[in-house]
Amino acid sequence: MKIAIVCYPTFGGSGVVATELGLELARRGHEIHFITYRQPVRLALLNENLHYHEVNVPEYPLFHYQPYELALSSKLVDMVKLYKIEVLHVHYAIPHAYAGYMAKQMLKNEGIYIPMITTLHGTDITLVGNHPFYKPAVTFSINKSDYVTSVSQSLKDDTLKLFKIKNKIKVIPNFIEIEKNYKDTESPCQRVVMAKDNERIITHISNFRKVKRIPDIIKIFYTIQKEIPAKLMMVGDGPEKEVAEQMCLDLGIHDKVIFFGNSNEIDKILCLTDLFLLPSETESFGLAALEAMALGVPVISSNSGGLPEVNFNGYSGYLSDVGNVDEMAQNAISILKDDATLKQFKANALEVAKKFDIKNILPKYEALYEKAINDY
Ligand code: GMT
Repeated sequence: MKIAIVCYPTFGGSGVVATELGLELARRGHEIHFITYRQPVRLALLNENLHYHEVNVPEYPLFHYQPYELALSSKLVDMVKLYKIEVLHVHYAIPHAYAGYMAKQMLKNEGIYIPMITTLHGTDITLVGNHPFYKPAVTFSINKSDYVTSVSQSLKDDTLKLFKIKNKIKVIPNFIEIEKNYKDTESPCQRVVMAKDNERIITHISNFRKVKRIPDIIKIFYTIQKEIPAKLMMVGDGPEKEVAEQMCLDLGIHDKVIFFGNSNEIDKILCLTDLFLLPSETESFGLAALEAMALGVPVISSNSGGLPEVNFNGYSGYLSDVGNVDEMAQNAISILKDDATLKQFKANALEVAKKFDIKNILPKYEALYEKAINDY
């Protein structure tokens, strides 16, 4: 099949899912065309099955806001015609579903019919899309998509609660390539350079936005390190990073917390990690938690959104109410306190992650593309 994938090329979860999906589809022989404003971060090599088309938005001083949707929809029209693309798959509703719909209309005008699948990822529904300034356009473009998928049951429920959606929404959970994780971590973990032998390593990875409740992470770690020797690795960048750095200074734990910034070596960081923290306000899925679990790292998370669909309470980690940092810290200590308990949680985390192996999830997307192309 010839498939166009539209996504954000940045470090966000939706871009990672879209890129990994495209890479695996290309490996399976499909012709994949990424259409976005920059080459996605995990898309290193291109080949005859893997194409990247950059969307350029010319700067014009008259415009206070440069019209990205216009450039994207024009690029989609051109690429569909040039490569005879059979299906559009847009990740993150805003503004991709909107631009995709416009492209479909322009193509229809020329007698070319192409189905569009929209995958909802989370903040496009729960935070940004729900804003009254965007809501009519988001509702319209979801309803005008030929197929809609969401990455968790929780996100599907939220979408139906927050928007007047006439379309069916199919849940296709996010995925992870378990075998790749093992391959990439064959070189021994450099644990020794990060922490002493008796120290546990705790990690958080995100875009450091308010929704991640970054101060909670510092508070949880502060309690843990009073009981158990530990280091905290903070990976990623965003508006709350400075707040976290200041908190570490104020609490006198700055020598135990390492801020990495954005990293392309997530697997290497996770392979030396003992525990992952994700106390988010909301999380439609929590891909970062799944990436940790796939490397045998248990997770302490909030119980909001789709997190209970990924992290199993008392098994792959623990879940607590949003903001209950005391309980989160005590649960973390209960996992980290002895080697046998930690080993058991690590094994459980990996076992749960295997449910989300790309081998089980990818055929669901392939079946949807086939249906979309054949039914259209
Ligand atoms: O977590 C973010 O803020 C980034 C955002 C994105 O779209 O890149 O992540 C959302 O999509 C991910 C991939 O489907 C999900 O794993 C995240 O849970 C979701 N984030 C939120 O719902 C806050």
